[in-house]
Amino acid sequence: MSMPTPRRAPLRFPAGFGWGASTSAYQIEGATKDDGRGESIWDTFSRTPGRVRNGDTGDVAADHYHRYRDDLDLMRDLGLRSYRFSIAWPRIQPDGTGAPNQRGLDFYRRLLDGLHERGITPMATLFHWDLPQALQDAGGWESRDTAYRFAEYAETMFRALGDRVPTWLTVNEPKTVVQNGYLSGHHAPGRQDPEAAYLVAHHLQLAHGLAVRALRATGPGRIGPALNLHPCYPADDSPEAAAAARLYDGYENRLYLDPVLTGRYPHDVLADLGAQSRMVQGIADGDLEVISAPIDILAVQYYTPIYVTAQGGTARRHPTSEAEWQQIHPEGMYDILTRVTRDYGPIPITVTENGLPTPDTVGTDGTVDDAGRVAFLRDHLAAAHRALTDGVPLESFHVWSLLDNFEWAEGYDQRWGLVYVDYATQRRILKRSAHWYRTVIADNGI
Ligand code: GCO
Repeated sequence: MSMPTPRRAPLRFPAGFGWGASTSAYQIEGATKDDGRGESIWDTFSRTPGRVRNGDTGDVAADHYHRYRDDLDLMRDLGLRSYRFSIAWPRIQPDGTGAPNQRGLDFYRRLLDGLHERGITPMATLFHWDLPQALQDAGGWESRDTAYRFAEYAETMFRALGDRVPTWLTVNEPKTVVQNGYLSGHHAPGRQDPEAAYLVAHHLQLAHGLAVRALRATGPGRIGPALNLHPCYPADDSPEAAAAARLYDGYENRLYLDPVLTGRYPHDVLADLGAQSRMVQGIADGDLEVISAPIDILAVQYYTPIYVTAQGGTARRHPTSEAEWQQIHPEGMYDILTRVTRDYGPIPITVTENGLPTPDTVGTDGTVDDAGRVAFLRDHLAAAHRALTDGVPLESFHVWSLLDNFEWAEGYDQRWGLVYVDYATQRRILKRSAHWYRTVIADNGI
């Protein structure tokens, strides 16, 4: 008697699930001087000696600006249904304000047309950290005015590309701008200033809310923020660790979720910052109303949990990836997705980033065997599937990243792509994980 053929995908996702991949402009485009693009803070930062590993810059990156057609074909060959990318503000407004640069707009128009021709649904992020340098010179996100400049830029994009973009994401990971740009200083603009940092947090949220408003005034389309969320677990059973983890969660998650979804900043975080903090002083009447304008979708990016000790420090409980900040814990995906739904209601969710760097090399047979990435994605997708089964309205999932790219302060050392990029030749090679992901998409499950 022959055995029944096993079902290829025991964990099936809902029909029409949005299988995708993610990128961002500065990390892949290169062409930093083409077609009237202005300077961004990442141009300045990466050219400053000692800021980025090996002195790497985004000047060439994966040369996507010139090779986008080939990259679109790659996406089609993978079977992607969704592509999440970002628009470089300095291509649209080289000085961060005023009339749009037509050649910059045209690039994104061509990209979007290419996606539609291939049946791939675009998801466009408006701000993925490449602030026009001219706005930084005028105060950057410490200045409230930057939020209004962002709203103006957003409205320009809604008018120019609204017919081609069904879903907009406002600000990518405001927390990373706060923590890396203004606390640790290892991202642009490279500051170490806690007082400025939380004022920046408020202005980024205000920018988000003003953009939501601008979309409602301009036309159809869905919109939401892209937040990197970290489940914060107590590192031990003590009540002190539980309390410390709770406050840590405030700074990592609730500081960004609560204002958007409940119209309030978390009391514990405000109390911890103190009434005299520049952030607390910087919240004007009506700001929270703007920030909490109803959103259509919440973009969640999950990479790692955080374990918090009784003293408020952090602890390691799982193996890390090549990124020392990343502990590999697929359950965290389940925990964060179910938590958002439980605490904030059934808001539609897209996972816009999940992935890891692996030490990928091209073998003698020309293939790239990133078995670690396959295992990581399979385990995280299984956790996402369980969250779906338990009622989380998860619509789509985007792997970070489509291509190996400029990993910010790490330069090109870490490879996060499904697709290997040989930077010397710009040749693309589908890694084992890309072939695997194509099967996942075709089977609509794992
Ligand atoms: C992010 C990032 C990406 C990073 C990725 C890996 O939004 O954190 O959007 O730009 O490359 O997270 O660190």
